[in-house]
Amino acid sequence: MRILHTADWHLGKNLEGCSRMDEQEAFLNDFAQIVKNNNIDLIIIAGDIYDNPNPPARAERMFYNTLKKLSANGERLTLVISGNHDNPDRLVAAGPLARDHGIIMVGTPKSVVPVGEYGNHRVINSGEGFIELEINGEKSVILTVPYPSEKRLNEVLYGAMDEEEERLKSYSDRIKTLFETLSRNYREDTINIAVSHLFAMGSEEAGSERSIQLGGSFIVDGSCFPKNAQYIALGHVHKPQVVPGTDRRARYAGSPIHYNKKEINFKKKCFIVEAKAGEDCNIQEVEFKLYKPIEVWKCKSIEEAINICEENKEKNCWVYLEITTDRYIREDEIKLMKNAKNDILEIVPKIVGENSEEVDINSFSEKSFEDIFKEFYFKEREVEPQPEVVDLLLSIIREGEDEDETN
Ligand SMILES: [Mn+2]
Repeated sequence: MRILHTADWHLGKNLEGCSRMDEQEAFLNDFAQIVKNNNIDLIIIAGDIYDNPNPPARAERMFYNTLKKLSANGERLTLVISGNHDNPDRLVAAGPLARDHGIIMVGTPKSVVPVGEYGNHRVINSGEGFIELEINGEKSVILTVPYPSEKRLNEVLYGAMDEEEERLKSYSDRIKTLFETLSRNYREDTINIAVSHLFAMGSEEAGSERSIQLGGSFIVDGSCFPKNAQYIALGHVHKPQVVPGTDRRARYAGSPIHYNKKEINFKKKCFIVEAKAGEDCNIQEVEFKLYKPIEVWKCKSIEEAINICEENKEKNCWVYLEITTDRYIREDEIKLMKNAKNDILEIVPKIVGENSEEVDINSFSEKSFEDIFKEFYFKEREVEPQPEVVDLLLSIIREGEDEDETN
């Protein structure tokens, strides 16, 4: 059985308010081609299909178009679980229609996938948290644990442990109990896989995920995953990687495109897993294209920044401009940069002045508020503030003080 593992598509995600859906659409077209070229039997999408529980219509349209292409008239199966960004009910709403196309959708750890035909293949057995598939004579048991929030985890564990035991166990221990219980469905004659969306300890984050929930209590470690799983397809972390302590069986596929500037230092990819019952999997990587890179341009002066924007006006990329300057960047200069280069996301001045070395905070207390303000204004604007401005500011502050006294 040839399985392709991907995750964290985050369809509809913005970057500083700019849409990435053109890039996402380009990726999805290429992705359908990768699936076709590699004779994939089963595609696993390990959560965070959308960036938002209420995704834009275009994102949903792109997703359904892609699922239809992947299916090739029911020839291929696709398994989708929800991540923390997805609304599980909404994600699986199209499940009954998608079934003819070989698409299996799992919203929560407690969801039970109906047994029966899916496209040209079959789900021959299922229960809370697992399915057994048959594809061209090969059987596979897949444990399905969509994003296990504390609440959803307790729902599925209810009854597996007595109350006292449950209360004492950490999140990580409870995930371990869940996987242990579910892994009893694995057999020697089946290809044994697991899919989940969670944060495993030792994984390197890259900024896009709000994963350290509740002070880190939602972190699990590699030993939580079943020992007899041949491959564990994970979603949540955007950098592709192997989870430490799992003999390279548990992996994050990562997101398909760079979603912020912290992610630009590593390549984007998916994993193709060749699996047979009772054997170690053979795993290959397929790298994704870079559709529109995010770049950080560091400039030593405002003039240099304007020139760089001019010189690179044809380049298709997102830009963060960092400009070292000893003065305020004027509106007309910002306009020059933005008119030359499209898709400037942010212009950050790094102010250095003659007396910028270090500001002695104690020296503030000896100065009046009026003097501190005047100095600040001069530093930012290079001119003295008009007396009316200073008077107005001081009168506002005095009003505030008066109010405080009456309360
Ligand atoms: Mn996630």
